[in-house]
Amino acid sequence: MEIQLWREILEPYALAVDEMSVKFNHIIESYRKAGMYSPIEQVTGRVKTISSILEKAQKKNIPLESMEKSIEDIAGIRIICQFIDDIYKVVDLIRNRTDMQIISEKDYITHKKSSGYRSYHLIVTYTVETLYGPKTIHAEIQIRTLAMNFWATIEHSLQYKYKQNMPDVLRKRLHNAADAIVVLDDEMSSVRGEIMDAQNSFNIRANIVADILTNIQNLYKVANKREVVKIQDEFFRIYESEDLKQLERFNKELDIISEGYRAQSLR
Ligand code: 0O2
Repeated sequence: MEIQLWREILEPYALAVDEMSVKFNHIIESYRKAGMYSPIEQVTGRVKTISSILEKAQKKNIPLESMEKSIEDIAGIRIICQFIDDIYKVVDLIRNRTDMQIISEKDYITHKKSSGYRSYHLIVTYTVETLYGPKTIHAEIQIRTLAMNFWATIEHSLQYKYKQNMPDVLRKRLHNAADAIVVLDDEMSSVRGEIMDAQNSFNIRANIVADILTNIQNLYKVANKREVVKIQDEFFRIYESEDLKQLERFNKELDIISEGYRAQSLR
């Protein structure tokens, strides 16, 4: 097939990867802006390379005409979570969306692969708008923890290097590492509450500080400079004390002051 034709075929997949990445990143943003813990830590996406598509088609005896129907991971999204519980939250989150429909799922966490690979896979349909009208494509969403991703990335590179000829010693080591990753994920899950609390208060504090700074910036436009400098000094004092309650109270007071100026300007 000509390169130009491949480009045309792969275009909607690239668009789908871009759109889906934006949407999942937006979920992270929304959680963080609301001062809540995000079950999604990172999102990456890729379109399978032409050589990788051809390799898979050959391996599975797929004729090129039915490639789009039979190779379901031409568009791939990878969602990385901190904890195993988050993975199932993300699956539910996707299940409740109207812009992607799950058509199949593989839980390689409950049933890990013989290689030691663990991850949750979803195949979804997703519709993009192209120059020629809407096109519904398949996309694979892999959801895994940071630790699972670490293992899979290393193992994938070794698989690539050795193909079918990975030395037994190395294979054994990878199995041991996979077992260690299971223990690590379980250990992290047991301190999940503690970690989430710490991250939540970090996010809440960051949001309050952002609000205060916006308020102070706006006050510079309307209030007496000396008064704003006083407010700013007070903010630095509270900020350094690291007292979240005081910071919250200060933010509310600033809101009232800002509201007063807004009301004055409308008179
Ligand atoms: P790439 O380069 O990531 O795109 P098959 O692909 O034949 O194994 P199937 O049913 O198409 O079978 O998909 P499966 O088993 O759900 O796996 C699809 C993808 O999951 C793979 O894509 C890998 O990304 C990942 N994966 C599956 N098994 C392993 C494994 O043992 N180790 C690692 N590191 N990743 C795995 P591709 O197309 O193989 O590769």
